[in-house]
Amino acid sequence: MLWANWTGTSTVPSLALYPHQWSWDSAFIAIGLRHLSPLRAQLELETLLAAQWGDGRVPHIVFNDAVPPGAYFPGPDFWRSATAGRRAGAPGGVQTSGIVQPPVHALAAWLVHRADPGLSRARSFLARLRPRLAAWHRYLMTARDAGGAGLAAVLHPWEQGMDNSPCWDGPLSRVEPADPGAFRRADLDHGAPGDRPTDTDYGRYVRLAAQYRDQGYEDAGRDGTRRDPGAFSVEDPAFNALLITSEYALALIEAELDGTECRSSERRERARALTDTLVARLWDPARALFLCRDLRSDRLIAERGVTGLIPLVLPALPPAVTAALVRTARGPHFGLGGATRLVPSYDLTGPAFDPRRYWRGPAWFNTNWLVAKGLRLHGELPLADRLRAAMLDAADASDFAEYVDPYTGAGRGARRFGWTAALTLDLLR
Ligand code: 9YW
Repeated sequence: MLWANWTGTSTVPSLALYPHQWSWDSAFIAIGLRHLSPLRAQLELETLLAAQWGDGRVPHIVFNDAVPPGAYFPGPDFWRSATAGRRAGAPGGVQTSGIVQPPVHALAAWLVHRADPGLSRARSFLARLRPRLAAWHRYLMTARDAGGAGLAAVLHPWEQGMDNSPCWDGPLSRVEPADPGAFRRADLDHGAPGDRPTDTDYGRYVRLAAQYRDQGYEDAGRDGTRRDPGAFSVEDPAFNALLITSEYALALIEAELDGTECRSSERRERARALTDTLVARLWDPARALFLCRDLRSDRLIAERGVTGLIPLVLPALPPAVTAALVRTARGPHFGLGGATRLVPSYDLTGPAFDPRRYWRGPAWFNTNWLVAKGLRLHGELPLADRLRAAMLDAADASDFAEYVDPYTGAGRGARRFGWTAALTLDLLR
């Protein structure tokens, strides 16, 4: 079914619901696709990175001109990358959004290279991607360092990728929803309203994105000026853990290309230092979980999301933090290995928990793949194996659903979903 979602140069997350190329979807899809076709996996990442902006950002959507306008909202007419994004260096030949998504790309590029190093070298795959990946990380670590501590900030829930997580309810409550008459939700043509974000949330997403666009997509941290971070500015554990993981991967890419450890050991050092910063800024010892930091109030947000478990993928976490995170994953809030089959997107005991609604409870395959990877890295093999088996069962039984009920594994949202299929394939190899 990954072939059915393939457009010739990239893979759509879902033919009906998301008919363009999404940034972190493509990274996860490339990780799975490398087992079937290393060449297509390389093309997937090359297509995405060809749409990179001059300032280094990798847009969260690359639009396919062949798709009718109105099939997805907000489309190219909303983002207006070629005009509104001109100062930030939006590309001319392709239309994109102006926000970003989690930086899984260097990790994906390294894994894709390893799947067929001969083909990769013959096509200069890593050599061509390296400057783009380096510029992408530089953008996140400078222009997006709104908090000034070294972590990247997200300016919109769509950037973090877990759109309606209860973690965002506090910061989003400051945003006046856009007039509902001013836009039409295309997502409701394809999904049950009870499985999707509410209209009020959507109005807020639209308002925030329009404000950023109308400011020419200019960032708070650019030039070191630390302008007002805007209504929504958050340091997120998963986003930053993935940036750190990708820094390690970029270090491996540089060592492979240069044949020396010199530059790459500097990058590894930075990844270790950023891990310490992540712990200093976002670890909450009382909840034994990483939390999001709201940069407007400069306080941690007291909600337990799966984002807080994802730093498990980091090798240099202090052992006490790793042990506490594993206990939290198994405990009443996430129920892993006990009440739940897959890790839910949000606290089972939280007031906003809803097993159906998108990122407010359902289990997603990309986050579960990351948690399983982290458990394996830290030697929690039986738990990682159990989670892997549950993911394979749920993917098969739900026809590769976009997300599932964390208790029963029943499918929700779209079916034949790109990263669900790709990561299933990866688990099978
Ligand atoms: C949207 C494509 C994207 C994912 C996000 C997920 C959802 C909605 O779908 O976003 O309209 O962009 O929340 O993580 O990348 O699969």
